[in-house]
Amino acid sequence: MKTKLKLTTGLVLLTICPALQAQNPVVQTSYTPDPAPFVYRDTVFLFTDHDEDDAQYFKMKDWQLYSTTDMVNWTYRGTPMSTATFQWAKQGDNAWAAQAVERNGKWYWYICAEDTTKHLHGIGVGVADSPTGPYTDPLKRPLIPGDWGYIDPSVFIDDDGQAYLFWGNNGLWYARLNEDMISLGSEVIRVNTEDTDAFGPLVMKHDYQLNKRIPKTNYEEGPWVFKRNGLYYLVYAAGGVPEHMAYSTAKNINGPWKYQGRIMNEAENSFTIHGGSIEFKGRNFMFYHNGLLPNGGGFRRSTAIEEFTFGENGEIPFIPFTKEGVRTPTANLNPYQRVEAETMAFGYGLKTDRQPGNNHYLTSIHNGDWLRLRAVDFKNGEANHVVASLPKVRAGGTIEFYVDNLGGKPIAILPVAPTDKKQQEWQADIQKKVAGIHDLYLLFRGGDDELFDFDWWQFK
Ligand code: FUB
Repeated sequence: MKTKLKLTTGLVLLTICPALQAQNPVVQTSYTPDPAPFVYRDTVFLFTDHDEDDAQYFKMKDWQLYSTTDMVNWTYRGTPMSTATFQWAKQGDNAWAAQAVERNGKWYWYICAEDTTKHLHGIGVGVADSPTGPYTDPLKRPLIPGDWGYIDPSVFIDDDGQAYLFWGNNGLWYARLNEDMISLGSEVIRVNTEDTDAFGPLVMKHDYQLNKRIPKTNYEEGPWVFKRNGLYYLVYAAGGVPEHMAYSTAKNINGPWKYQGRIMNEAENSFTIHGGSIEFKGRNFMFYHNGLLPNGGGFRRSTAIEEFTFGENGEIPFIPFTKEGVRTPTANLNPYQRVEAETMAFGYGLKTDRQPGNNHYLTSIHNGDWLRLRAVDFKNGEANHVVASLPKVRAGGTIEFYVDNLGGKPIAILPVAPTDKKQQEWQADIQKKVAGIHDLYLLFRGGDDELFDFDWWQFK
């Protein structure tokens, strides 16, 4: 009964409510707060935190990774780091905001977590040879020991190769990083966040250390530093809670910073906002989080993305929230090569595994769950059949493939019979040839129990 209801609800919602075809939030299989995108070659890697599904307060144990080559179809790349990566950190909680960067073939993922010697957040760094890991903590101690407000690291490498780490809530600090990226090349420098020229007019805000409301500038937390056309940008969560997004600029990384105003309103259904921008394939995208995923809220937040264009003088414009997110993909998806099942533009009712490494799969698949992929290029429509690889079959069921929408007849129905065999490939004939670029939907059908886990599919 429950799954029938789910099937009906899912399909009806999809048919009658075009908003549900929206792109924001961009990941539906998990909560993904504090997005930190990084462009590497033709791929955008999205490093996020992880709010637990049942969180009533900040309940954060690990960090997740997603990637895309087209800005609309996102692939889950695993949960490469958790508090267990950092033996100095409080285990199983307080895995807060982070940002990663690649340098000379190594990946440095700066995180904040609770420093157990101080009982305050400090900043650590995980290092790996690939974005997906495995990550280790070479220091086995915080890079920056815990202190009041020491959260939300943002890493930035200047044109001359000098790297910097900025961080801070209710205060902003920075330090140079040595070339090894795991040691500081300067003392910790405090930016004067009481300077209204730098951070905007004073507002009454709660000071956690003093535990009272005092007048402070706009700067709150979540710094995001980058450089464009010789100008340094500092984007941050602003205004106290509920936070909006604002930015300041400087001609020198050491300041003085000049307040430039609000760029995003208070996040919908979330008292925090946190994110940053990238340029990818000549287009600019602002990442942030909101509480708009079903059952979402201030402690169950999700990444959303808006495209924007810099003003003529380098201004970041005010960026309105949209449900649509990225409207035009930056590339098409090739269905004739292996597509990970955990790649999707939208997923309904689905979960991904929660493990490090490179083998990931879709799970918690029930009757009526579905996913959508955008801009799938079937070219001349030469496919005769579709193959799906399943690491584990549970009750079994079918995978139905639809183009453009979930109505009408599927172009293929792939049956999966119950079996104990692991990692088995299943195949179905294409019943209706499709050419050109289409949205592709995969609809899962079966009985009331969990159907199977799903690894990848491919048109042949
Ligand atoms: O996600 C935990 C904390 O909430 C982050 O560190 C802050 O930036 C805020 O988003």
